[in-house]
Amino acid sequence: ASEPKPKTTDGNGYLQRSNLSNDAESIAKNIIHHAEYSPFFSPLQFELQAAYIATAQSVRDTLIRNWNETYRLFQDKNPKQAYYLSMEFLQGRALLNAVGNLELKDAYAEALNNLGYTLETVIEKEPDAALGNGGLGRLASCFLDSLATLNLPAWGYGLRYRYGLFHQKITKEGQEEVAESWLESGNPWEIPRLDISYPIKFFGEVVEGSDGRKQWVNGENIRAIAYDLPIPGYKTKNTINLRLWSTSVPAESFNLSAFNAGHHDEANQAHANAAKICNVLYPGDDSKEGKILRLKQQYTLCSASLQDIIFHFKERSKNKVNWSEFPNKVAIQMNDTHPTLSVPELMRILVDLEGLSWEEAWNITQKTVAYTNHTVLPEALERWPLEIMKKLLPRHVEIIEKIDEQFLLSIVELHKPTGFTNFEDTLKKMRILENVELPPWVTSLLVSSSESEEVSSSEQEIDEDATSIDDSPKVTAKVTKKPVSTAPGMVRMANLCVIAGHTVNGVAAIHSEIVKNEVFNDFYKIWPNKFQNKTNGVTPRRWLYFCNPELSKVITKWLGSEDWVLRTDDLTKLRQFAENDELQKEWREAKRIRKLKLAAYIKEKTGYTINPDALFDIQVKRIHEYKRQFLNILGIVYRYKKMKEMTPEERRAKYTPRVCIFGGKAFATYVQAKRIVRLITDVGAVINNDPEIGDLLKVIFVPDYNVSVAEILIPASELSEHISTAGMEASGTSNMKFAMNGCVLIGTLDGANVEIRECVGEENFFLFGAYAHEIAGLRQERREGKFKPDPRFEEAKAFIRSGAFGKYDYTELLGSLEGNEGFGRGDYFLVGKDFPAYIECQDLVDKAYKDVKAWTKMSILNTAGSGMFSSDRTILQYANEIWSISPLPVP
Ligand code: HBZ
Repeated sequence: ASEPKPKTTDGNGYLQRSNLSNDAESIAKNIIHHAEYSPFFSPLQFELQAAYIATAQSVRDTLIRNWNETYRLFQDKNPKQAYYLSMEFLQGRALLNAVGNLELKDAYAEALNNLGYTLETVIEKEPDAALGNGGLGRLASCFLDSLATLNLPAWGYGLRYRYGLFHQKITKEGQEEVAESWLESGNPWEIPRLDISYPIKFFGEVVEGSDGRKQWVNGENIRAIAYDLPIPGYKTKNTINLRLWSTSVPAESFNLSAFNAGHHDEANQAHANAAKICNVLYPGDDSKEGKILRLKQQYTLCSASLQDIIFHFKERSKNKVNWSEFPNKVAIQMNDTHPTLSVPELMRILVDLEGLSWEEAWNITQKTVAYTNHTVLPEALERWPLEIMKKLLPRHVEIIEKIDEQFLLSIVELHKPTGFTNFEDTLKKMRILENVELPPWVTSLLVSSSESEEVSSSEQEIDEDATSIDDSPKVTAKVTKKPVSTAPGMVRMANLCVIAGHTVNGVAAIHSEIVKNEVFNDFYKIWPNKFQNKTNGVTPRRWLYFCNPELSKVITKWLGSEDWVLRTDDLTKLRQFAENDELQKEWREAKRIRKLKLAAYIKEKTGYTINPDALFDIQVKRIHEYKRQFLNILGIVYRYKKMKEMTPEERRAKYTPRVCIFGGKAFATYVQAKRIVRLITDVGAVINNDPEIGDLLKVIFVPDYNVSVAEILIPASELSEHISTAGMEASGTSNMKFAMNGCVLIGTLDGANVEIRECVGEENFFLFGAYAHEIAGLRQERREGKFKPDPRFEEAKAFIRSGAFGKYDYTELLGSLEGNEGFGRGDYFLVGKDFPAYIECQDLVDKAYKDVKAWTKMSILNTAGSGMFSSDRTILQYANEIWSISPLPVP
């Protein structure tokens, strides 16, 4: 008798597709089906939480179907595919984005209405997926949306942290951190792939096998398990995959005999150790334990992802594995240096496991990986102690040492024609290993420059308390001057990335120039073609179309179609109507709806009542000294003091009613940033309760800023602040979101501000402050005691010192603006230098806002000029200029 055959469409083992209907009635049935049969809750009660889960599961049905079809197409056609490796993805909520991208929003809204709910309230039940700190993580998520939308063959790889970025509570004492447990009520969007797991090893030793190949043996063995999140594109079936790794141990690691003997903790030890790796996003890495944990996280991401990529490569090669084809099928992007271990891991797999020669493997690796830099300050570039890395990843350190030596060899070769006089410092600066003796063959080549070798050059540059200048939680890396002989050996991850990657890119034009001309200039001189710029972008779906439906409707009406959602350059067509009274009126009405929503939100979260007709002035981002929330609040303090000195009539004549809104988290151990939060709330408590001031000035700190809160704030904004010390913000991405939503920017010539200002027009951007090329000179002047602070700056500080805003001792915070020496001291961020220009610029804003028509025009022109900041544009550039991948749409 013949065996029954599985029911497949084509004999290839694929399951026959089921049909899903997209009308409201079928959707409602599907939601009810999930509420009844997907047992999140029992006994069955169709409460709001159940409605959310069932709705998400119903949407997921469609996602899974599209995701399967996309996977199958990639599998069949075997195109070159990009893999975006990132320690962070700041996804936010998925529901509105999914129904929006699937064009099922109205159908779901109707279905839910029929079931007694509104889509709006159901959406609110979803916790944010906050697997990131700030811009870098959110960028990764915007990129996934664009990759799917553009039908590009690509996947994201990350880690599935149990606790994402902490929740921020604002109390009288400032910020308090509360653990964030987004998975607590289950995650209806993820697909646990218990069938997909890979072994990961730590510690152990390297031995030589009988075949002469290196083997990494013993040590701690865990497994990485895949959890998949389908990522739908907009108006396409293409649904790509974000694969997040969780960690566990194989069953045999459970020590049953210890358990039976009553030693329960001991029995569970291996499991607890493995689970710890994915417990928390960015563990503090000040301690040695913290460093080991962070490295374990990074290695888990790299090793599991590479094993998976290679598995797919082999599977798609259909038993005819040709390794030289690997770079033609795989492009790996390293989102900052966090996934750098991909380089030695790929080398290890190719050389030790697959038996390729070093040269073949290096050639393949170099053609496969590329690196994006997100920060220019040397203090913020990752360096790992060699000693820790050697213990944790002994084979990888051998490989890194060999890459380092090969690199030395290659640049020695390059310099042979010009000789080696004074070459040693350059070599030491460029190599991967720091504070490690040069190999004897190099030393013997060099013309010794004798006594200059006492202190390593890079250490001379960084001899102060370092504060990282990106959104990195790393705060104070104390680096002290030590003679080279005793300073611990380090691995410079960025140097490894630059040496191994075929491309290095910055994230905004000015930033990429600094990358080439300052941070990595030695490398740029030998490999000018390696360096590129890829100005960041944001997805216009989440950041305009979905979060600001009122303004989107107005845009669509005036442009005559919705095409702008995919072709944001079309937004420039709004320019011709910028002065049209009808458009202006509709524009203001749309904005006002969002302002009212924000006012209600602020009332709910802070208790403060704000005037919806005041100017909404917003600064939201991680709290950092270089981002200068301090400058903003000092400006407010000065404004308040001046207001108090005036008669009510004078006050009304000079100032425009304003609500100054702040939001953002300070890293838990970043003391100075936390003091800034406290100052903002203290100032708010006084000003907001001053009856003399009324609605002329309000200062609000919106607690727990995250993606979903941003979606409420940004559409309601009229002025937004991007006021970092020039040269320090790599790009910024909220500046792009604000401009898209018709918000006028006040800012310095830093990061993407430079390009935004060019695109929206200089007259529609409030520019102030020192330029990037002036900063070093200004600091020097200050060190020489030549800086004369503006009396208005002194007045603002004295007002805080006087106790006008409570008893908290702000001596140390204000002290950071005094003196003339030191990172994070001596006004390193030039708040005092830029203060006069800043408050004068703010006076211009007040005047401009009083002219309603002129302001509305500026607002429209900001949206009109924001088209280039779509992440679709950015991703197309990565696809064409770095990855060489092409669209593959699901029919
Ligand atoms: O990346 C940010 C930059 O500060 C910002 O200017 C840029 O727009 C954005 C996207 O390119 N950098 C970060 O967000 N960095 C981090 O969050 C970070 C996290 C962990 C680290 C280091 C940095 O170890």
